[in-house]
Amino acid sequence: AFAQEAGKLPDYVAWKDAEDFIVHSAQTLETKRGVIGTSIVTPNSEMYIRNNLPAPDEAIVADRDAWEVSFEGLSDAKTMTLGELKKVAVETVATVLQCSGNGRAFFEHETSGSQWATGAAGCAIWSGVPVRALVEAMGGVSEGMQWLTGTGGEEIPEGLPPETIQVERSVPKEALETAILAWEMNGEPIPLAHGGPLRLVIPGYFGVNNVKYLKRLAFTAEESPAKIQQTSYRMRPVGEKGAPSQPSMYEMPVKSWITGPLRDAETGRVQIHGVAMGGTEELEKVEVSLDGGQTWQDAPMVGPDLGKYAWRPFVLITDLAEGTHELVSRATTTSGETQPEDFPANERGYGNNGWRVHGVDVTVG
Ligand code: MSS
Repeated sequence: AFAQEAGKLPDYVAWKDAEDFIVHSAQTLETKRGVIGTSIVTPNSEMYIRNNLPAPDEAIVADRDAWEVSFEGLSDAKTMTLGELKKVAVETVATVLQCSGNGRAFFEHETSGSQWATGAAGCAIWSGVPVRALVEAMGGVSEGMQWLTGTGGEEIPEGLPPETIQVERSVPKEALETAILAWEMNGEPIPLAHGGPLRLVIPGYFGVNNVKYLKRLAFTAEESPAKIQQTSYRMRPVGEKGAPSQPSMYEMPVKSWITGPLRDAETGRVQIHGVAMGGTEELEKVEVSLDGGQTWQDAPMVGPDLGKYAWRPFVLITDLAEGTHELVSRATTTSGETQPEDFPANERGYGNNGWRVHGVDVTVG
């Protein structure tokens, strides 16, 4: 157990600046809202941390190219080292990484788990080998396989049935078209804390599906028997238990939030800014309201568009009259998907993209 000392982070994330985070536990670090500012890319040092199990020992990143991944459910499935994977093909993708529970703190009902507000999310640029290219190189997916299943490299203590704690996630196999096995994050070898030496990245999918320390990639006929797949990370009514029949946390929906101002202002001239994401769809527009959603105006998106899986900063420079203002933002995709005013309560507090609770109150004068 990690006893939090002021200004100190656990060893595996000691290279991050404690000032940037709200430490919920040794395995859950939330990026402070204002830290994101207007950055398109979240530096590795500022990226939030969520580990279901303690991170493996640093030893696994000592000789990265020697890391082995086993493939299954392909005609010519085999085991490959990271050094070999690098010679198959390389692709780069920018995607938001966001925990399923981001925004949990804004629900009214009591939710178990880290009380994430906005900071269990960041946007990073990942490089690795497209899963598509590996499927091709290994003769295609075997008949009858429906799922793409990734297994995390954490050691499971002896005597414990792996399915009880193993981080193993299955997504519909069509995700192979966009998924990559990444070794690079924002131009650096992926830090251990974020899944190095090798991580499964499924653009536009909630964090949990992006399996770190990937040691096995399998096309399977059934979903993983792991608890984290079968009953956890399910969208379920308040008071109900998790079950495989409930929707699993796969694609992320459209969302936005203001990252500043977060404090009261002395004068009325303000730069309102935040980030907006389309999930798996292109963004059409971001609107900001200064009066809690009664009237809206377009807030221009700034900087280059890194593709539909990335987020985009937005900025609105305006004058606020004296008094208190409820500032809220709302993003819409090109297919017309827009944030709801309120996202329905669900037992574990997943998927919150309601615009009202993501607003901030700012008093001028
Ligand atoms: N992987 C592994 N291997 N393990 C663990 O634990 N977790 C999850 C993912 N992956 C894990 C994994 C989650 S859950 C999340 S969010 C993510 O991851 C995070 O990431 P970062 O890098 O930020 O830490 Mo929720 O949906």
